[in-house]
Amino acid sequence: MTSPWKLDPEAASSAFDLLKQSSCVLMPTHQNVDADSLSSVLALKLALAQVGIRGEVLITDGEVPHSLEFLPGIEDVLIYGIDELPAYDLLLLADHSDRTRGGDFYRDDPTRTNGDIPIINIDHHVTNDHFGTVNIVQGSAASTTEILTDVLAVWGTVLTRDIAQCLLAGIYGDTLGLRTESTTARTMRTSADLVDNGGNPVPIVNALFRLKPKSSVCLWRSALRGVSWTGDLIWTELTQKVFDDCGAQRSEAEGMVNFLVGTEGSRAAAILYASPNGWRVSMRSMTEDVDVAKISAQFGGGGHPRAAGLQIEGGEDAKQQFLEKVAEMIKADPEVAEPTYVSDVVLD
Ligand SMILES: [Mn+2]
Repeated sequence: MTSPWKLDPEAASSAFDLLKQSSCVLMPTHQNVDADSLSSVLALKLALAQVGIRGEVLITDGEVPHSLEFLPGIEDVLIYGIDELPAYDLLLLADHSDRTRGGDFYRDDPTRTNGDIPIINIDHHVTNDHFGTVNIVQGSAASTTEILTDVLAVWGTVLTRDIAQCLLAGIYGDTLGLRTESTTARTMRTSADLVDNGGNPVPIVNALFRLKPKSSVCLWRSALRGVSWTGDLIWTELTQKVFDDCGAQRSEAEGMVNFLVGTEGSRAAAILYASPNGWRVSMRSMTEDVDVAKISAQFGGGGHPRAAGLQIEGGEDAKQQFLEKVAEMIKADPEVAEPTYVSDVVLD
């Protein structure tokens, strides 16, 4: 458990002052929008409406993911590239670790976030570089929505059921249902307060963690059938044909590698996606002394210690060499009897 944090009420008040001067505040999500990003700005839109401030939520790349369609207020979001941008005089970037995270909204015109239009920056990434005109950044908060719950209290927002539901969904999303190391007693108390105000974990847990498309099950059937071991590495392989036959997206297979990594007796897991020149590999580890970022780097890839990726160029020989080399690299220290497991991690 990380140490608790305290909101700077002056920063929260400065943000509110700036918001009250705005005729329209645009609130773009970060790219590859997730529950915390979208719930933050949906909650803010509802909170701002209580005091007559117009806020607009903008999905910055692609569409609303199916799994987030349950969020209150989702019917009012704008989609970048489809809906017309409103004339805005203030940006609020929630859950953006830096000013470049806004997907196509940023890429199409990087000057949009250069500060000419003032920016309110509310975020929980430790790497946040305080790019805003006003910055509310708490690196040890579990989610941006956890911070926002305190911000809205400073603003005197009435915590309606819809706002509570958005905030709770963001916390659940980034903590995988209060399971990560970032989840503190404070996070749990905030969650309990949100439930007291009408937040309901059931639809959140179902949408974020339980429901899946049929295509995912089709994919998993094939992936599980192909599970193999090379030393303590558990791995499976998926071809493009399987994705096509199942009608599945690449992202639907990532849950599979997270599932495999929890297999007792394994020290790392990998999915090998066949590509025209070889394989793209996604790796995971939940054993404390196995750092898959370092392993991937040996093969020209990279990522996080618990989740990383790389590319294998070549044919079956290259694949076999890769598997054997990884098995060698993850071998357990014979002096250590039991593996030490780390908590779940969220990568964004
Ligand atoms: Mn977040």
